[in-house]
Parts: sequence; C-alpha cells; structure tokens
Amino acid sequence: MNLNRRSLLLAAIAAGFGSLPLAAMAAPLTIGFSQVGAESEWRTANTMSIKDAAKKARVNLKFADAQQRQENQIKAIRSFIAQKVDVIAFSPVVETGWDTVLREAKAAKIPVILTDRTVNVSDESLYVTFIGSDFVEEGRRAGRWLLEHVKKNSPDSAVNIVELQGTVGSGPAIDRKKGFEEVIAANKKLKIIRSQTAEFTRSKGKEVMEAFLKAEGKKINVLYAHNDDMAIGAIQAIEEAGLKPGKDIVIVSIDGVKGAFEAMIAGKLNVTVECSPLLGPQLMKVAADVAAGRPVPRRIVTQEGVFPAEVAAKELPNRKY
Ligand code: GYE
Repeated sequence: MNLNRRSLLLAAIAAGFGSLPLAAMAAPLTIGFSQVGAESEWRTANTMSIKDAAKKARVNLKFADAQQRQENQIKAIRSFIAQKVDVIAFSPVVETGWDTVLREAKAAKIPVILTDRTVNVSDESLYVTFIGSDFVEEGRRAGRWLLEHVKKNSPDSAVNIVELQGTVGSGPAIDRKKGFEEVIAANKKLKIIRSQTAEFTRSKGKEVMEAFLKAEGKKINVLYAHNDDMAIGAIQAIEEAGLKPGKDIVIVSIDGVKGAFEAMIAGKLNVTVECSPLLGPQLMKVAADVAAGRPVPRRIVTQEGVFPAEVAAKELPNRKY
C-alpha cells in the first residue's frame, strides 16, 4: 500500500470506521492511465471501455490523453509518479524510448501494466504484464483471407497491393505488416507495390490513398489497411477517383469497428480482422491483483475473429464497438 492509500485508510479509521472489516475500509485503488489519443473508432471504444470499467470497479481513474505524442505520455507517467498512484497503466504510442521513465516508476515502486500495445525495453522487469492482441497474428489473418480470395477469384493474375500503415514505430503497425508479408510470401503473384503510413486516421487514409491512386491508378488490385478508419478514408478516395471500392479494389482491414461492418454491408469493404478494444474490465481486474501483490500472467492475449462481408449484416447487431 503506498502513502496515498495508507493516509486515506488512516483518515477512515480516524473518522470512526475502525470497527468495519478491512475490505470495507480500504481506500479505492488509484490508477493513472495514459491513453494514446483519439485517432480512431477503435481508440474511442477503448477509452470508453476503460472509463466504464473503472467506474464499475470503483477505481479512482486518472486519465490522460496524449494526442498521439510520446512526450505527452512520458509527462503523464511522471505526473502519475509524483501523485503516487497505486498502479500506472498505459498504451504506448510507439515501442521504443520508454526505459528512463519506466525506471523512474520502478524506483518509486509503482507497478506498470501495458494495455493494447507493448514496449521494447532492455529490462523486462520494468512492467508487470501486457494485456492486448497478437498483432502479428492479425496481420497473418488478413494475409490468409487474401490468399484464399485470390485462389478463388483470380488464381492466374498478378495482384498489386497497396498498404496503409499505422503510426510509424507502433506495435500494431510493425506487427501487422510483418504477419501479412509473412503469409502472402506463399504466392509470388502477390506484390506490395506501395506502402506508407496514414497514422491510423481517416483523413490521412484518404490523403495517402489519393496519392497511391495518382501514382498507380488502375494497377491497384488490393488495399491492405492496418485499421478500419484508414480503409474508410481510402474508400472515399477510391470513389472520388471513379472506382468501386470492394470490387475494382479489394479492401482488407483490421479492427472490426461498426463503421467497417456498415462499409461491408454497403459492399465497399471485403473483410475486417477483429481486434477488440474492450480491455477495460480485464485491466481493472489485473490492476487490483497487482496492487494486492497477487501473481498475474506476464502476457494476456485478447481473443478475436475474422469477419468477411458475407456475415456483416448478421453480425452488426452483436457488435459492441
Ligand atoms: O488498431 C487502431 C488504433 O493499438 C490496436 O490503434 C490499436 C490500434 C487500432 O488507432 O485503430
């Protein structure tokens, strides 16, 4: 128990709650959470899940939005350390550059939980656990769907792919690229002819797709987008160029947000690979365990599926984000 909780507990005792059982007296857990930003539908759902779960678990949540900037996340973590929160949790915008600030948290004896994205640090003891998806596997799932699609529809033609990458240096961008490339290597007819970041946002997705279309025009057969928002932005660019998204250009993306299901129902997106943002309840449970000194697994992997356009109408009512 850190000073913050201990002083609240002492205050409770002084206020006359000395005869209550310990569990009823314990001060609420304080978690400092540094969020990446509000760049996508996925992120908005993730923030809601965390805030709702904190409320339900009666956790005192200190929430900071970093607007996609690592320096803001480092500042937020330092402020959580200064405020002596019980647990720090964050979704690191990029993988590298965290050693110093995490060493500061460790020196202050505040446990750190990673959610959604992971870090690349030399000392593994700088965080307790990582709760989130297997992004390499998501990239592989996208690649496997495409291999099957090509086998069924155009087994003998060359397939030119353009790729919209997520935030440069982020776990999902690195891993989704890697998993996809690994799988499509099985068919030499599939080639990535252009690949660029569009920072996981709709507006950038549209802008970069416009540039791809200007440069390659009708040569483009497939778009692989690292998230649905970029795919949705790109759909607009494709339509404005007079082409049919989902038909003239096959579109594969990741996340499984409602906007993607709507685009699939409209015939404009071919498949989305699910990546669940509903990490709040798990985070609250793990944070309580960590604060109580109970052992937790080093890696907690989110369970997810793949949704092709054919099932979109049936699945949409079941979607929670
Ligand atoms: O796919 C994207 C978001 O880290 C898994 O971040 C997350 C990714 C998600 O902006 O939409």
